Amino acid sequence: MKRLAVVIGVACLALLGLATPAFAHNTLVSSSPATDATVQSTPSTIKLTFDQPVQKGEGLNTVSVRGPDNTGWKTGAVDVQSNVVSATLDELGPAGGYTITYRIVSADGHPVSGDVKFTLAKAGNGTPTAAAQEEDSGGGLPIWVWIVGGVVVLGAGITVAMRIGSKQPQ
Ligand SMILES: [Cu+2]
Repeated sequence: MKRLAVVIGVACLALLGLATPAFAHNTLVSSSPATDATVQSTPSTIKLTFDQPVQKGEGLNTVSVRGPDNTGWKTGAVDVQSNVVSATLDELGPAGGYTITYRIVSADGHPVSGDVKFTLAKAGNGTPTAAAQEEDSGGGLPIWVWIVGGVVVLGAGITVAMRIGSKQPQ
């Protein structure tokens, strides 16, 4: 019984230990347009640079743009090159505030979302999409990704715990 308690305790510690550095989430380090930038014309490409590689995969990462009065603006397919996520942007319309909303999958498999606001100083000729592009409903990650991830982390913790546990003098 005592030994089981030790094993469980160590497994929890191992989980905590693993959880910190190896499983840190990506953070946005820079963007184009930059946060709170004022641009004179539509940026033809949105670029988001993170501190670590972003997971590639169809539908995993999304970038959308909303404008004045919650209008939606068309972005192209999301491209991932290591730490950099980019998407083309069709011409914008009215001058005013726009928000880029992203949702990407961290190096550790967890989704991270956020936004970048910028101001368009001069109106463009673009027309908005029918409605603001919906934030993807229900998440791009299938449930099995979470289950497999959880099992792998738990397995690692237990393995470490067993190893440490078996070294305990009887
Ligand atoms: Cu994570």
